[in-house]
Amino acid sequence: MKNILVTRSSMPSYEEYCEEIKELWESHWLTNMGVKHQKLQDELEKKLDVPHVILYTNGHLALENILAAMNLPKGSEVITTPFTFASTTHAIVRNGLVPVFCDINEEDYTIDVSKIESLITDKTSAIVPVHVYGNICNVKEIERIANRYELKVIYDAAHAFGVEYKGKNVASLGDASMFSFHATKVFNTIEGGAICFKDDSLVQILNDMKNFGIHGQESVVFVGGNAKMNEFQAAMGICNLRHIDDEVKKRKKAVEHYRLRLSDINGIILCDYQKDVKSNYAYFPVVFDEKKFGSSRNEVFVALNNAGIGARKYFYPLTSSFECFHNSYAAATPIAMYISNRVLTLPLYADLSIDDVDRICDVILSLGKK
Ligand code: T4K
Repeated sequence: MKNILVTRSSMPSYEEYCEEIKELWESHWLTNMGVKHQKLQDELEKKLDVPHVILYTNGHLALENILAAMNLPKGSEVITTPFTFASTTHAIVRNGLVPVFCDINEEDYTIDVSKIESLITDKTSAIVPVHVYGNICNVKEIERIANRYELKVIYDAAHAFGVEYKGKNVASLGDASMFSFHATKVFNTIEGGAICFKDDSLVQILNDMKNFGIHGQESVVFVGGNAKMNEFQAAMGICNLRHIDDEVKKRKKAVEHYRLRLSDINGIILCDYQKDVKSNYAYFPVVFDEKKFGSSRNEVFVALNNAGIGARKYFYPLTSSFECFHNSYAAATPIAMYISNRVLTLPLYADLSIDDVDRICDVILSLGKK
């Protein structure tokens, strides 16, 4: 039987991509904000309904740069969650900022907004909430707190491409939102990412940061780095964007079948659909309560692996416990700890067949209490 990986990159047909990159062979213009870069940027501004999209070679550098662009005082504190990919916390630390870990809530695993205010000190400069799995944070409450304490809000929206809240794309929430277009994402540009925002004054600084601060052949005005998306990445994005609605529809089908098989099983906890949110079906997290279900997350993980199924422990361990931080940012986040020790994200991608979903669910359900 074939192996099933946790995800599988969506790609256009070979012919469609070749057609899109044909002119690159004619022009020999491969990077440095060429025509494909411009086209994708314009198309995304329309699609995401946001005044500014700045493309990046990956989501992580986009997040690092937008945090730098906010000019937060060095050593100031940034409230965030540890239930995320390494990138979120690394971007904060690599900017000379101090992550202050807030717990997540039990419903959708995003930041527990009722606990943010107790973490605010006179050193707090920003909040970096994560729309984890594409679940949208309590954005209204975050906005209220940020306004009250004059804090910047930069969303890690790596998982939330195409998600809408109350009919509006999430790209324009907060001071800025970072999206990842990595190969494993709902929308990919091979590697890639973007910062989306409304404030016109950020455009120049982000462009300077991603291209050495070069303004002309004889003018370098800013000590920037290099984080440009190249033309082949942008061409992949242009193609994938044509199919994004179909991509989400296919993922939805797989998710609905997972829900059909795994809802109402004692000891299996699924996230509910969020109110007022149009989902992108980015991930399918399942939490196993060993006492009720009869098997632990780790036992399910091993059994799936033995059956050739690559579920993943996104996100275990918590970033706050990474050895690279040597306990510097230790914090009590009991819900995050609980979920991180029990969660598995099951395989999910557009071409995942209903038969494959059944095969995965059969293995899982065979481990439950009889
Ligand atoms: N913030 C958050 C909350 C994030 O989750 C991420 C990235 C970021 C920020 C940073 O964005 P980027 O800088 O990455 O744009 C993967 C991804 O590399 C990473 O983008 C993602 N989050 C994270 C959640 O997952 P790994 O180490 O688990 O990936 P890997 O290589 O094990 O791949 C997983 C599966 O995907 C494979 O089993 C098969 C499939 N796959 C993988 C690749 C590389 C493909 O089908 N095609 C491929 O090209 O991190």
